[in-house]
Amino acid sequence: LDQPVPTAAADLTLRRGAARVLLDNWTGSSTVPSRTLYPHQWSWDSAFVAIGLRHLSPRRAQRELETLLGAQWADGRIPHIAFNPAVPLDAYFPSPDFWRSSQAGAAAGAPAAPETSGIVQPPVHALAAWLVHEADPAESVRRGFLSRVYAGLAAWHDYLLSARDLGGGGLAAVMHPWEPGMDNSPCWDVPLSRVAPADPASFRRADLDHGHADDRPTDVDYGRYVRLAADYRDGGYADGEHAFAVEDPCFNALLIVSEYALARIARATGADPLRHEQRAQRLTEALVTRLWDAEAGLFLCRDLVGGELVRERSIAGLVPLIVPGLPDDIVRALLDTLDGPHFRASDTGLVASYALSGHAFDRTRYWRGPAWFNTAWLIDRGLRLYGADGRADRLRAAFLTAAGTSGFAEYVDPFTGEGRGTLDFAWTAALTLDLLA
Ligand code: 9WN
Repeated sequence: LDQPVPTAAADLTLRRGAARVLLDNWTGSSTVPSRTLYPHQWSWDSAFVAIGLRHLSPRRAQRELETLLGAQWADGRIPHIAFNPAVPLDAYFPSPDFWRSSQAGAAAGAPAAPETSGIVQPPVHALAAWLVHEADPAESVRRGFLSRVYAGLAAWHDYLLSARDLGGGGLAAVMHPWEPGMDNSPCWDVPLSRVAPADPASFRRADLDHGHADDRPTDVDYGRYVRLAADYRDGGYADGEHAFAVEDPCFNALLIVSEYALARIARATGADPLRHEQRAQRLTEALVTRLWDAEAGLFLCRDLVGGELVRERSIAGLVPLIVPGLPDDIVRALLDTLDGPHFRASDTGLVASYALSGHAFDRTRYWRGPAWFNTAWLIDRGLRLYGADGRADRLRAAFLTAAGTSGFAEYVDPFTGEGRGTLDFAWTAALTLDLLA
């Protein structure tokens, strides 16, 4: 797509619009992804939000992450949702009375308050904490921000690399399609097909009050999400048994980048950085060994229950471009795949969440085709890391255009840029601010 040339005036309007979304979605201690569809605090959303918020208020960005860490469990996990007790139970499903964290999660050390979910989301937090620190180091040092967050972030990574190394190969596994943050990706179709859906009469989909059914996961998928979450809860959130267990390249790439950020945080606070650097290197080797697929030209997910790589091309397989130190041939292949026939990112502008050529491609349905802003931001970073600045500049221009014209949509049609899902979505606004900075 031809992108309009950004002007200073257009940038200012966009910046003001993005700032307004973040101010409107701020609850006093954290940010909701959406006032309507997602009225609580979400884990990886908060990390992306903090990355944008640091340009408006580094103090508030610090608070965002500290509030999330206030919901951390004693076993180290950072739950994917920290619930706001002031929000009615029927505003979002599954609600606190479903997860029952303060009771069912007692063995794993769930806090007495706030109520939380029991599953996790991708570990973007240490990266976010470091970027927040860099936005205003003097204020960060004055408040002892890095020292406040270091232990919690280290415990979070320890949890992922111990309890969640379900495959025993040195990567963290996800145990629910909500954990990698790409809920209905076609990568989960086979692993999820083994799960019997929960009785549809046993729950009510609050998401359909605010989102169009065609833009959201299907009822059958929802039934399976509910079954997996209920079984995990009923087992006291113990990580041993798993009907669904997948090694996801995006999740692990973010863990690697966050380990490198944790090394910087450790160095700045007088802790040992080496441990984190070594761990990041080991994770990188494991990522390449276990998930790289030269024939597909990108990283694949590994289904630990079925024991096979999942042969679907998803954006999760391109995000590892953010990982430093990848072998040259892998970087070249990722760049080729991005612009090649499966994703055609140079033609579409933003990057589709699933291959345009894929058998399950659906341009409107959530993570089965639409383009998302957080993944575009990650790819932009990866392109710059590997010196593809011209390509990154074009992606950045496409991002800013789509964010502005769509009203900071949750995701967009990859061909037209038309907004889908909810509007005034927090990470779209936050990452807009970051790209404008
Ligand atoms: C379930 C909040 C979250 C994002 C996820 C996105 C969507 C939730 C849902 O919204 O998931 O966690 O109800 O569909 O898939 O990435 O964090 O914005």
